[in-house]
Amino acid sequence: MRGDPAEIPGSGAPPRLSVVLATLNERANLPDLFDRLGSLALPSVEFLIVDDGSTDGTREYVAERAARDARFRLLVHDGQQTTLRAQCQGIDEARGEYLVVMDADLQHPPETIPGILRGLEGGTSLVVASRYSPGGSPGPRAPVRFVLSRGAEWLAKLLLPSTRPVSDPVSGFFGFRRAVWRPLNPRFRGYKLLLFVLVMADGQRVSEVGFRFEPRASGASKLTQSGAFVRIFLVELFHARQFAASLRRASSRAGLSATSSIQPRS
Ligand SMILES: Nc1nc2c(ncn2[C@@H]2O[C@H](COP(=O)(O)OP(=O)(O)O)[C@@H](O)[C@H]2O)c(=O)[nH]1
Ligand SMILES: [Mg+2]
Repeated sequence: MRGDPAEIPGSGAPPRLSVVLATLNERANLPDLFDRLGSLALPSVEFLIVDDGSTDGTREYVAERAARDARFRLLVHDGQQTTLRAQCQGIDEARGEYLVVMDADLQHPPETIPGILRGLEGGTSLVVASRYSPGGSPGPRAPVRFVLSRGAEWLAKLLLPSTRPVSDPVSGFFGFRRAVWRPLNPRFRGYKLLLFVLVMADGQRVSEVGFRFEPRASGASKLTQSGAFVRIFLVELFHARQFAASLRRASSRAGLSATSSIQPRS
């Protein structure tokens, strides 16, 4: 994992918001994406692009943008490691108090970010950009995508109770406060980091903002290219359940030791 940290121009202070974008061969989408990200009214922001061995010029384009605009940072990893892992690496490098995770293929409109940020600044721990909330739309979907997406949502709600408060538990677009984050096992792979962040935020304030899931602007989905998608999702869901159990064990241990430390002396 390599990258060059950039300071916010004119100050040594860390940015308040870090936006993490995983890329794999997204060169054709980047000019429009970066222009739209760059023109948002966000006074203190960094954009971390975590690239996994793109071969279409994505890295070169990001590096060139980063050289001109210090808000953009490139982190590179050789070889495909799934979005879950790439996003975790971006989050580890991010310096903002608030974090947003989104795709880089223009299916997630950058203009939704200020609404996510307002929720976080208002005291919400996790804001999910949802296709099913007011103002949102899942957009046109091939029947196979519809079945896969609805099946994944249904299974997540069945097997992972932390996902039940939200309408779109497999959204790839969300923001959270840094204090919510707990490191994940580096061996975990998958495409649905939100499952894990919902577990981390369990019992805290969670809200949703609607967004229109746009058709992919250019290039092809890497997920439907991967026939292993269903298997990867099931393993990921199993890992999220294990992770939830480990957090419950840790918090009951902490509760026990807090209780024992306030036992009255006899
Ligand atoms: N770094 C990294 N990015 C990936 C990987 N797989 C997909 N992506 C990126 O993750 C985002 C979502 O991927 P996409 O194929 O569009 O998934 P879909 O929208 O569910 O069809 C895009 O920005 C991709 O470039 C990967 O293995 N590593
Ligand atoms: Mg996509």
